[in-house]
Amino acid sequence: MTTSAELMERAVQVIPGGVNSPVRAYRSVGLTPRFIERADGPYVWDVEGNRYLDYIGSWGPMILGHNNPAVREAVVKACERGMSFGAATELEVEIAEFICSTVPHIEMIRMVNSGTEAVMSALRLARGFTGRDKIVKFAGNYHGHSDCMLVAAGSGVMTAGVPDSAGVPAGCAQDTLTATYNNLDSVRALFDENPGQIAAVIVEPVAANMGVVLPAPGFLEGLRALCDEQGALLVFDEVICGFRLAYGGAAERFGITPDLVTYGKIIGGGMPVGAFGGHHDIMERMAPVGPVYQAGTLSGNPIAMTAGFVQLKELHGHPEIYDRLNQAGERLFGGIAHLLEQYEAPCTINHVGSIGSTFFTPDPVTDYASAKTSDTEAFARYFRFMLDRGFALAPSQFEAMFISAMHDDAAIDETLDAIETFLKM
Ligand code: KE4
Repeated sequence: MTTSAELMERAVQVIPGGVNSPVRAYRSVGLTPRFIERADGPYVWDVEGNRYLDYIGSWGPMILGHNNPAVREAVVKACERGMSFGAATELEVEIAEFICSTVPHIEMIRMVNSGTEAVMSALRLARGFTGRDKIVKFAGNYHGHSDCMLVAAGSGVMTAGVPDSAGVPAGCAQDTLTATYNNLDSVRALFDENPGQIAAVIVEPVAANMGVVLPAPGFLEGLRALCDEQGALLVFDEVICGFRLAYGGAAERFGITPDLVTYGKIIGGGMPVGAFGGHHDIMERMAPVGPVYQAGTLSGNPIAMTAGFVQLKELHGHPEIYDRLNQAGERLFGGIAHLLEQYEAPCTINHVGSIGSTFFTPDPVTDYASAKTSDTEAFARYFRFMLDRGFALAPSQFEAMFISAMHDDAAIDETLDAIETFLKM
């Protein structure tokens, strides 16, 4: 049997940092990453046979739990018909029709291969549609790693403490304007300073990449009104929230209609899928119909579409899954909030539905600056304590906990018991 340490020793020789995505390297929590061998339901097992209750869920996609039988069996069957054709298929029509008929604000949709690609494409579309160049984003929001989005970004860049990446030319970043999350005045100021130049405001309607930060009452409504007033598009980056906070995502949960939405994670059922969609008259500007170019060899891949379609049909066909996810979230995150209060821990917790984050700072976390006051060393101790006891949290203070439909009350109560033990130390 090989060990994670042995695998990491080999991995760093041939893969930068030993991983294909930085946050998996466990650098901010000071551990050798666990190499995962298999997963089932709410659990993952590492190569040494250790079982963990999984609160990463592949960073969101595994909302039904790992190894869902319906998804797995459909994918196996699809593989027997061929892996990839590079041609139009009936399945792509069916999944697009399904999404357009079940998500009110999606009249047309284009499949891509990641959330990054979805955001990159949606912003190019917004620029092409409005004829404007500038984009407003929010400090601490993460929208994937396309050049113009690696400005004051969250997730792995925030974890590494370098919110702006090397290698991004000033020419790319100069049209990205950064506002403060939950601060409408900071957005209005950018519109005042850049009249008629802002193509879009892109926002995580619930931020989950500086840890989970909820929109303050009126924030999303204010963005909608500002964009309408200024002729800019409102882009909801629902790569995490989409099909999780409700079937219609944060747009449904908060009752706000964006102009464009980006998806990833859940829409792929565990396979590499991203998508962007919205109003017909905007989407029609995309090649080959319109002048905004975007393409992808494996976009709409039949195996990936199969996994995503089955997962979406399961979610849409069983709305009780969202009741369960909300109950489980209330049980876990409400339980953590109670424990933090009971033990007077210098921590705060933000949560909505089946995502949440415990911040190691006593003050409310409402934006990037307040999230950054967190004691990341204290978080690392918490992470290591939980991992040792068989609970796999995201290895960063600035990520979310993800609950799946397979996390039952017993598993959640075991999690709360472990957290209480940690707080008692
Ligand atoms: P991908 O390119 O990683 O599929 O999606 C980028 C993306 C876009 N928008 C939002 C709101 C996102 O959360 C993400 C990716 N999320 C991170 C987790 N915070 C992916 C994990 C990783 O980078 O390994």
